[in-house]
Amino acid sequence: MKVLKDNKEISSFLKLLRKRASGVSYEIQCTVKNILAEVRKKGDTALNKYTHKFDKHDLPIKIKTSDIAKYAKNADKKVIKALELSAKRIWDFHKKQEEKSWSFKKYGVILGQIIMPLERVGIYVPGGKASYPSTVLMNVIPAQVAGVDEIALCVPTPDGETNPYVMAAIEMLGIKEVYRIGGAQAIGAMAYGTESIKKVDKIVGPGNIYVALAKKMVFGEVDIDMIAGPSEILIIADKTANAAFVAADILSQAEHDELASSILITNSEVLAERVIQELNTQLNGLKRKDIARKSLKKFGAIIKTKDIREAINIANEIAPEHLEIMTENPAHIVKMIKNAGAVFLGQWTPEPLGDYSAGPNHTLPTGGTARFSSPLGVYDFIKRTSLLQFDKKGFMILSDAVEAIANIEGLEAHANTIRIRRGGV
Ligand code: HSO
Ligand code: ZN
Repeated sequence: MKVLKDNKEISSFLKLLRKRASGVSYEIQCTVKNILAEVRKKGDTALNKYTHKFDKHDLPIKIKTSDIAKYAKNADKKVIKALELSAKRIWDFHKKQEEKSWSFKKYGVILGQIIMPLERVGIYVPGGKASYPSTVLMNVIPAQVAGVDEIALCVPTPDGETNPYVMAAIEMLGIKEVYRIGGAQAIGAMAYGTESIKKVDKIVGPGNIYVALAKKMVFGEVDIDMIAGPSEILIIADKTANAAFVAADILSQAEHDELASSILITNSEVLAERVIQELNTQLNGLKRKDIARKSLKKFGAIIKTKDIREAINIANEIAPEHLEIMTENPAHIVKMIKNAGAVFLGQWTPEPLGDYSAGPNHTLPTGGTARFSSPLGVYDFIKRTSLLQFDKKGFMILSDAVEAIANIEGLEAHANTIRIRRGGV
């Protein structure tokens, strides 16, 4: 992993980071656009055609609930227990995010905000090698806590094969509407509706470039959660940090994707050297070492700063998806953090706790978007409606003001709603 010390090197690395997931080829854009248009026009016929072409099977689009249970039987019982424990923790955490409707009464006026769940949500779960049961938990649970009535879930099954753990998570959460479709065609089906899939109000969940692009293109027709980019971890550590822990945590995100980014920022030369040694040893033992190595080579770095304050400034500029703080006093440092998807404090809080079981959502803003956006949560599955009720007294108090503004905006009919009630039209 490269070690960066001077400002120029650091700023050109930051530029590279920003660009790493950008730029989709014109060809892919056309493919996605065409698939969406075809699904919109031909519905199930298009879905079947693309499922045959990309997933190489002709199974019915919908997975029967009895089949979900059957496929889930192949899951290891110990892992099921782990998923149950995780689901409970994730549920408890998200319960804290619930919002309540409110209203107040003043001067003969009732004003308020009504909180309602979205009616129908579509959840995309990737298929194949990156088909993770944790994705099911992290996307379904906040929707259920919000009170979403209808949840439709799409998961592609390449060659007709299902992942037993994904099926077990689906069964555990009681999801009944499950479709074996994927890619841009699945996003199109959820966004526009087909003969067998009812249109949803919002689509959430991660996916490959085709899925991400399709989500971007259907935004407006439906809402979407976010466009999640490749995983990122940034660790701020001082000389008190355990080099083996730091290296392990760096590798945990590097193994996700060749485009993943793992960065250590430290003021300690000794720690930097030890981490490099540790990385070399730990990396060689990994099954996904080729992916991790490529990711570290291109988008990994150890940034050496003169002090921790400078480390914090750089971290704030990067706005990482995951930020680990392994310093003498992490609680003190976190007060100075402005941009991060999730913050993990101290040496006993490795990032994968958050990926699976701790409770907070693992769908987090990537690519610097933590500057303005938040983790997936219950708030992504609710909407707010404003409530207004005036009595005569309340109306009279505001009537002059409303009429005056309507007049200067040249909107006579607006002003008339006031005059007619005052009896003075
Ligand atoms: N770290 C990923 C989430 C994940 N990790 C799922 C393992 N499974 C999101 O940044
Ligand atoms: Zn992960």
